[in-house]
Amino acid sequence: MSHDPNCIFCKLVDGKIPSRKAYEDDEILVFHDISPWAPVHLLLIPKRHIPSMVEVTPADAPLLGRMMAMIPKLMLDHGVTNGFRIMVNTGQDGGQEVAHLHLHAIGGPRPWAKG
Ligand code: DGP
Repeated sequence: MSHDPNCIFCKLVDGKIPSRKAYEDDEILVFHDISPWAPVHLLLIPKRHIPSMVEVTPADAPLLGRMMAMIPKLMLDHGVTNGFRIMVNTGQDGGQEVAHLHLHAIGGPRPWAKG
C-alpha cells in the first residue's frame, strides 16, 4: 500500500496533521519528533507507506540509502557537531509504536549518557 488513510505519518505527509518540517522532497519527509529525547530529534520517513523494515525490499535500497546519507548534513544544519544516534525501531519487540517506517536521528547531549 502506498498510502494508508489510517496511518498517522501518512496524515502528516498529506498535511492533515501539522508537523515541524526539517526537509521534504518527492520521496522523503523529515520532521521533528513530537516527544524529543534530546535537543535534536528528527524523524525521517518515506512518503510512501512502508509499515516497517520488515516490508522493505531490495528495490527500496536507494530510498533507504538516500535517507541514511542525508542525516549527517541534517544534523549539522541543526547544530549537532558532537555525534548522533540513528535508530530504526521495528515491530512490537523492537519498540515500534508508529507502523510507518521511520528513522530516528537523535543528536545533542543525551539523556542516556553516563555522568
Ligand atoms: P517509534 O517508537 O520508533 O515508533 O517512534 C515513533 C515516534 O513518533 C515517537 O518518538 C513519537 C513520534 N510521533 C508520534 N506521533 C507523532 C506526531 O503526530 N507528530 C510528530 N512530530 N511525532 C510523532
